[in-house]
Amino acid sequence: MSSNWWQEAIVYQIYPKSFKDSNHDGIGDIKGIIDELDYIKDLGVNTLWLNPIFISPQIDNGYDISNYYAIDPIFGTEEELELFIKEAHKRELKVVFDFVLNHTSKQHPWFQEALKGPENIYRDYYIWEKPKEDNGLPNNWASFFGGSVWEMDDKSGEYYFHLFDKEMPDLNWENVEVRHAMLHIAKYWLSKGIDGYRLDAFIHMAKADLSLNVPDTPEGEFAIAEEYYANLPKVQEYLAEFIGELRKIKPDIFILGEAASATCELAKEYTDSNRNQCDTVVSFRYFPERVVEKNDKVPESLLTKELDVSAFKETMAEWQAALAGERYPTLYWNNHDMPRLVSRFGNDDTYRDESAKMLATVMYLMRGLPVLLYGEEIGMKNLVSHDVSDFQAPEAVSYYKDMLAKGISSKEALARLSSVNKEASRGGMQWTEEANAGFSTVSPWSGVNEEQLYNVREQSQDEESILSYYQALLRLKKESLFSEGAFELLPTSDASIVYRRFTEDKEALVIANMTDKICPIEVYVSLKEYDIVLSNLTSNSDNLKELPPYGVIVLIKNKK
Ligand code: TEU
Ligand code: CA
Repeated sequence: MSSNWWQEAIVYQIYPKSFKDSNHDGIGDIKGIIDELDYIKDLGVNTLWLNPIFISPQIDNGYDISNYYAIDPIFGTEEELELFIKEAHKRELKVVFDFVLNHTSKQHPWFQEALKGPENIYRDYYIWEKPKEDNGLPNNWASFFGGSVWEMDDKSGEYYFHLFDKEMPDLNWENVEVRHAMLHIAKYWLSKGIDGYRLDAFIHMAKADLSLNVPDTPEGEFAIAEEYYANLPKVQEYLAEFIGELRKIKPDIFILGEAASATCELAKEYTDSNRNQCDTVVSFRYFPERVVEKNDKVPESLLTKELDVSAFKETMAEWQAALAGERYPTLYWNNHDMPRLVSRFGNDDTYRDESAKMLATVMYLMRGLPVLLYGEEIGMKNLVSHDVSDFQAPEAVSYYKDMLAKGISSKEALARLSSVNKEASRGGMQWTEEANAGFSTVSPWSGVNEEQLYNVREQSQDEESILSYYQALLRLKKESLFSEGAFELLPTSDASIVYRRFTEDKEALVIANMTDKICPIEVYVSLKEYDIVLSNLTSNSDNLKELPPYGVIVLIKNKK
């Protein structure tokens, strides 16, 4: 038995803006989530992570917060939020809030005060630098959202630092008052009864010496250089202080850290329970990809890529080994910052159901904590765009024009843009086959795919649906063999993945074809010994010699 509840967490990520609109303004809201709690419970998850819902100018969909103590009216009222926590708990669903601690909105009162000048007591809540002697930028570091990390404040003639949008200035964690203020916020929502936090972009809390330049950058250009502003040792100190204080008031708090660029070595440090670090982290390193085709007409970032299956297997085996014992990796295929799994790693056309089921099985039956993105349980695909005006980013529009000029069809250009669009996975949840997929009675803020079979209503009535399969898969996941059993990857060709999970008295084999071609089963299994407990095959053949495209099969045997 696990000693902490979160060791058996199965997390469902809700992007509140896109989940369910209850008041007909095209934006999902808390009331909408409350209305669907029974659906979520039936799915078989036990923990809800909500992307930020606090007051925000919504420059970055709520990751730019101007008041941490209040819910943004687009999502509802404080009473509704309290009701949501209560109703979730009634169904034994834990609640995890997103905690944005690297930056605030420019509109946050602290920053508005800081703008009053270098003498203001809030000035040091943020990071400021004077121009270099020749009036230049302090250094050539690049913001993740494009351009420099530095933005001039004309009034004082100083620059402030922003790793993300210029509307999102970075907090200065060196300042003890910032640390106390952030802790105060975190304690406030804990006192409202929530169960944990997802720490947004925490790996960037500490920055290197701000006078350093990235060497060898062409003049006037900026360079992303994580060695200066990601994963610095100080991050672990800030974490220890922050999380240590929270654990004093809530010893079983669940801390899910977002550590995009963490290697598995770093992930081990970030989950060191002896030093009050996170409980688990999400790294973006799970998915080594390779370019499928060379195409001079298409910009590098839009080239079609596919999962490098053998590198993926190695990576996952490495994480499984490194985070064994007391540690638990996260298991996920997508989130709100990435394209949807079935479009990116499966086939959202000919083999949509097969690939959706196979991918979920392969990932979630490893050892660790599944983190599902709303809608993947019904096989939602990337948001389909019909017009270039659907893309807000200016670079998307210029790529599009470039591609047309180079002779690429408008349909293909749009498809390529859709697959890398930041909004690709943020489409309205598909509840029914009605207008706007039943997400809202009006046109949703981010668009929605209207589809006949890929909606909750349809799939709840179909035992063969992706939804029914996810329910069976999550039931299986709760067995101790899958929550606690050891993991071993078996060597097979690049087309397939085969692994074993085992305890003293039981053993499971997960065998999957990760391609759209028939592939041989490369391990010998006798059905006299094993039972098939889950599979996406239409007919269960007793000849276990090959798997159809994206086929998957899970077998269990008792050892005694
Ligand atoms: O994303 C953060 C994130 O992915 C970066 O921290 C990452 O380290 C960087 O891009 C380098 O790979 C989170 C949210 O998930 C995202 O939606 C927000 O836009 C962002 O933080 C800012 O709050
Ligand atoms: Ca609404």
